[in-house]
Amino acid sequence: MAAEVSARVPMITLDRYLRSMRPRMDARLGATLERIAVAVKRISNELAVAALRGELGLSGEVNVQGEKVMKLDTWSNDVFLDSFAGGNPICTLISEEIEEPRHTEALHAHDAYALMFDPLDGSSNTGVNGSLGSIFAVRRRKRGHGDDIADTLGPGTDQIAAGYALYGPATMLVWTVGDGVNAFVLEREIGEFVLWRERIQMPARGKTYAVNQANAAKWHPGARALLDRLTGPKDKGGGYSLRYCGAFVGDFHRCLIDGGIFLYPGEVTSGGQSKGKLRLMYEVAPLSLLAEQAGGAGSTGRGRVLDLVPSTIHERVPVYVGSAEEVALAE
Ligand code: FDP
Repeated sequence: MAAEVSARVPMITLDRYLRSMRPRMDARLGATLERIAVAVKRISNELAVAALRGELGLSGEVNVQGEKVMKLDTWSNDVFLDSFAGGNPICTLISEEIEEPRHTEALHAHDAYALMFDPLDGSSNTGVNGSLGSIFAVRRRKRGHGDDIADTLGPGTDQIAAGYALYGPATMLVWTVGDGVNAFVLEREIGEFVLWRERIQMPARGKTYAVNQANAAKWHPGARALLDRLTGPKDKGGGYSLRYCGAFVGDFHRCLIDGGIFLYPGEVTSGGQSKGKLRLMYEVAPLSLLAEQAGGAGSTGRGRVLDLVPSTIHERVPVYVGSAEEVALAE
């Protein structure tokens, strides 16, 4: 009897998919996504063996945000920096792990880009083999290259690409270039990202919410009211289940596929302001663009995330992101 052939045919790899987009997409943006894919493969491979190589735990450093840095945060950041060391078209790199942007000269000022990234999102999960991620966004340097990055500090609608890698049981690369959301899975045997789903649509409403509920006492009363509603009786619009993995990417991915909402409300300060934890430029804005591209929404609780203009590259904001209905309820 002939052996069964189980391979999926056709297998659409990332490079094949990007080539098919060429008439509609700038080739340099495609090249940027391919370089990100290589960085993600390197990080994915390292995470798989990090425990055995003694690479877990703290590096002993504190980052620009005042947070303790894990060895794998530093390593993943170096992988991203190395992937784009040659410049062109990326001439500006903004990372969660470095205080100031890094610059290289651009060959073509008209299509010089800035890449902003969180190299290892949810890094407190490293020691327990939990889900982790990388988040990125690309913006055009409107004035070419140079140290004055005011031209990249526009609203999130300026992002020309955004995406994330999810290091879970499978490694996934999910991205948009403003024309729907596509997800690729790392097929380890051939070492390639293979198309899993294209033009993903987030359900308009979900059944779960993701939040660090232990902070509720410090939130704005509106955020507590939202929580009461979600956890209240089903016939009054509640009945939601809590799902929280502690990595923004992991919790967002569940919303993207199954619907629901991720929230990290601000803490009310003594001055009455709502102080968020997650970073606008390389966490909240990229995932809000993906949410919108998939039919969902991203809000600070007071308005659309993508309309917010950052005042600094490491600015933090409250966030409510996910299915359109739950985000509207949050607002
Ligand atoms: P982490 O501090 O572990 O890097 O980016 C920050 C982040 O993780 C998100 O990935 C995650 O959603 C959130 O912070 C977790 O914060 P809490 O530990 O306060 O729940």
